[in-house]
Amino acid sequence: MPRMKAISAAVQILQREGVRHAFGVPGAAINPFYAALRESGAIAHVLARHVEGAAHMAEGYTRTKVGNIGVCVGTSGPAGTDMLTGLYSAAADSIPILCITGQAPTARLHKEDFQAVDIAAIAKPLTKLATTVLEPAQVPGAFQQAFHLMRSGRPGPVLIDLPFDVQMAEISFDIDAYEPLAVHKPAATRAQVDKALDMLAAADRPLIVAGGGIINADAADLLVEFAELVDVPVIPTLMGWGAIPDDHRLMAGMAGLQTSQRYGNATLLASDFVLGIGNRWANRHTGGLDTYTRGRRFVHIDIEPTQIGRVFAPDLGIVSDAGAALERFVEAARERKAAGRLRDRTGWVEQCQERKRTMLRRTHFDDVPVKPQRVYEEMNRAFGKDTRYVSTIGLSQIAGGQFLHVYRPRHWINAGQAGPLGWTLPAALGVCVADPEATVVALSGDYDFQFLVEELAVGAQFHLPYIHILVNNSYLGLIRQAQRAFDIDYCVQLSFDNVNSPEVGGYGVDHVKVAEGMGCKALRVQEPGEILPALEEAKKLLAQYRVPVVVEVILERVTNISMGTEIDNIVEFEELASRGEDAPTAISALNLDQMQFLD
Ligand SMILES: Cc1ncc(C[n+]2csc(CCOP(=O)(O)OP(=O)(O)O)c2C)c(N)n1
Ligand SMILES: [Mg+2]
Repeated sequence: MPRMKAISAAVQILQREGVRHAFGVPGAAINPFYAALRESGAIAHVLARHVEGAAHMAEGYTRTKVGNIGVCVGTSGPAGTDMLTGLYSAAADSIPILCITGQAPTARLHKEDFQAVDIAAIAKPLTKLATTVLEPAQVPGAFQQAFHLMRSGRPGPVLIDLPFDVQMAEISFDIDAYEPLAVHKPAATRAQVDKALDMLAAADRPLIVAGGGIINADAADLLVEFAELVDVPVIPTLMGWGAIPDDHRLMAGMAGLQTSQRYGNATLLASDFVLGIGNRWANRHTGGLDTYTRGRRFVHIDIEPTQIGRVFAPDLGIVSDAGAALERFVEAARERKAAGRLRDRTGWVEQCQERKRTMLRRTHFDDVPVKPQRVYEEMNRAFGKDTRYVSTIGLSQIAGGQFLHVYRPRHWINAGQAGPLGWTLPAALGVCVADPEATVVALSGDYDFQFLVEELAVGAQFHLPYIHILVNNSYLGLIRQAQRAFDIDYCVQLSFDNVNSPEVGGYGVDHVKVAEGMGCKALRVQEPGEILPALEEAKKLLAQYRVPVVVEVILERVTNISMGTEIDNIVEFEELASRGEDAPTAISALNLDQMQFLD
């Protein structure tokens, strides 16, 4: 049996489990891992500038491709605590990442050694497993178990903490005798699926709510096939966006309090039955549960048994992997179709389409400073269907969710539940590593951009080219808007006179200089007509220099974006679209003069 350091066995297992990239920041307590990584030569390492950045890169990497598991690495003490936000964000969105930390030697763990912190205890509620491995011979088993857990059931992150002496100790290990553990995923039975289909058949205005579980299960094609078979419109959640293309006739829009369309909410409110698959009834999707559930029946399909009934009691709950359930749904629906047992849904589908055509918000504004809505209109013009968008939180992300278009799974990469500021930039870098050929477009407000801005240097150093749309209102815009309820505008302003950059006109940070200082390219846009040319120029710069390109659009300082506390009470702050030219890049082009509002 080969003898080797326990940490070399760990690196061999990473390789065997399919890991080809890692994101991290070295330190003394994790140097044995870096030595083993160098020796192996099979795993490329991206050196982050902040350990939180490494964790978000790992998330972006996982979220981009089926089967990917992002690995983030840090030393003992503050490196682990820096990565907690990434663990939280990954856990919240059911994303597997593996976080590996160094630790003080076992004999000194309780002596308040330099940078010795009980990271496993701290990370426990954020992970499927968080463990400090105390026995060197347990290192292979810990990694084997980690991959098993990350891939089984509801996916999620794992943290493995390795004391220095444990990493260095010699063990017997033979990678040829190593086998990844079988992955466990519950599957719906035919009887369960038939019951759900009977309920769907009894409904007059049914909908499918498609969650991120469908994307995790790589089952978007099955979803579309099933929806087409039964001819039932689909409302994707924020995490499920892209599971059905925005321009599909059965794509009914998104529902929710913020990242939603007027037609999505109206369709949900008009429905009498909802089949939720791989979703979790997030509160930004449902709003008040009375409004959301009144007058309709629900089936909830989730891979995690304890998710059923967590938010509200469905009429039927089924524990299943979304893909396994959809396979059965397709099979059963085909049989019902062949037997002529499926109902004609034409009328209901047409009503949903009519709402999608007519209940639009205006995007075409010519104001200077630019109104944010116009930015998304120009992005729709500039970026094709294969664009992978990356965003986290803020008015920027919310308006992006309302106005952008997504056509493919894993092309809206968003920290849905945790919404940590700073996430966008490093996550976009992780996306670039996972799919170097992709057009990656990140979307940030100025504050999100500034949060982990040092990671731009990583993009320049490692040639990870993407376009970063920076919508600058010099405000913590979302929080400013929320403070209207308190009648304050307090601690949310980012404006100041920059003594070095009078040209930013009191907007504070000179993002162009910052980006250039980091080795990236940057353009600043002040007028609506300049946006599209700048986006085209950014594509050229990207191709030429292979570094991140920032396009900053100076926005008007105060724009309130449509949102509310109930899905039947979303507040609109701008006038709505009343002619085709008000929303020229809306998915279903307005029927110009024949517009009939349904609300
Ligand atoms: C770590 C963290 N702290 C605070 C928040 C709360 N928060 C959400 S959006 C936001 C302001 C975002 O400002 P910006 O990125 O400029 O976007 P804008 O809303 O102006 O478009 C804040 C502070 C958060 N999401 N994450
Ligand atoms: Mg802002």
